[in-house]
Amino acid sequence: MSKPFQLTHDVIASENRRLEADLGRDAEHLASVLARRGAVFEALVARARAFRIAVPSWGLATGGTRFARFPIAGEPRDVFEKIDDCHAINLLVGITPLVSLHIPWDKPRDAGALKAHAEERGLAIDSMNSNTFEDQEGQPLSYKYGSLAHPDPAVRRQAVEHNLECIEIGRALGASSLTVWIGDGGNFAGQMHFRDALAAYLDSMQAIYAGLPANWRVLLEHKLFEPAFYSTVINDWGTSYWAAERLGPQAFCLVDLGHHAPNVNIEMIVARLIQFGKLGGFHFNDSKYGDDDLDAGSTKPFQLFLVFNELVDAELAAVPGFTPAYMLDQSHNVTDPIESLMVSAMEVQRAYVQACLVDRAALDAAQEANDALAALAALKAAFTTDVSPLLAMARRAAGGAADPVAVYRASRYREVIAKERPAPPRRGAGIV
Ligand code: PSV
Ligand code: MN
Repeated sequence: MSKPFQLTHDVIASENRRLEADLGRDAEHLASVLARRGAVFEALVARARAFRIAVPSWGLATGGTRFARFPIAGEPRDVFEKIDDCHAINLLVGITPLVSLHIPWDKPRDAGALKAHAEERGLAIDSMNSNTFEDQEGQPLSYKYGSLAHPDPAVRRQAVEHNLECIEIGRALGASSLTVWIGDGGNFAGQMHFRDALAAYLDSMQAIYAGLPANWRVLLEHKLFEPAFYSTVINDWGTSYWAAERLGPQAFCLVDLGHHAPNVNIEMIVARLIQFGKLGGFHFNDSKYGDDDLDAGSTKPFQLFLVFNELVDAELAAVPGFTPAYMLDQSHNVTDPIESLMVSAMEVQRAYVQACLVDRAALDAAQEANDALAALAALKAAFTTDVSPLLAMARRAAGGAADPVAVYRASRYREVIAKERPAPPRRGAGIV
């Protein structure tokens, strides 16, 4: 068997040379197609290069369902090894220098050492995610019946304290936002008093908000259902907006693409939150039935493009305060998580670049003239443009790989780390 090679910029560059001739031809063709439409290839490469998306630490181990999890060798055993995998991803794709952490799963014994470990690898900590949807060992009170919206103030207090601790850890790590998703809800009609539960949530969130450093944001994540199957406290964007509005200027809404009813017009929700000045960020993934946590762009790429159409429109209009954080949130049940995260980051970047291609003047004119067909045609012209050579050029220019999955597979990274991480991966079911 040939010796595995390390993922370094040199190795990536030599792999890139293999694809150089074909890529050059494809890029030249795309540049001439774009020029005919008045778009400048190099300008779009610059926009693609500036794109950033965070990788979720919890997506680096194999995911699972409530039925089973099928671990693979070499899964990270702690947050330091998760950072190492994020480093590999960012070396190859060049647009993921950010990592979202989940506490207590990623609670570091030494925050300074973790920060240094990330920084040495060119990475920074993005949002801190709290976890009051499951009980932790030694925790005095249970979250079985809720957390921030629990009827018992003592449980609510414990959940608030946990969020405040997440902020403290995040401060030491250089993070500047806290993402709060709660599983609070009911499985039976009558189980929960809807208005009281929401009031309790707001009260708890106010206590958390009071502990936010001045330069931090808190991102409120809504979700239609699950783990509760009858009612959920923060079930939709309207409720999330209501809470963010009451909390104050540092509170924003986070849109996880999997957290809506099937067929809901998510791009319109995005536009509404932009208009109301409360769009704080995204958890990108894809879904067919519910919160499937499939890879971004894998089942509904047109929806992803339409979401970015709204985001680019807001960016071009310089909507005040519009700085959403882009993050992935996925569960990889049948793929190597590193491969899925690389492909997903690139698919989100693809949607962004395609949205940059929309002929806004043509779209405006079609809307003014009530020409529905022409309006759709303006969007479709951008969506059907294969920008792959442009994305590959952007990666190459940033020192990344023209074909990240091919380089990753050739490097045999998984085999190498499997030897370095001999402990058997944790078995068992569990949706994360
Ligand atoms: C809940 O389904 C969610 O989308 C939240 O973002 C959680 O933090 C994450 O998944 C992990 O369970
Ligand atoms: Mn999420």
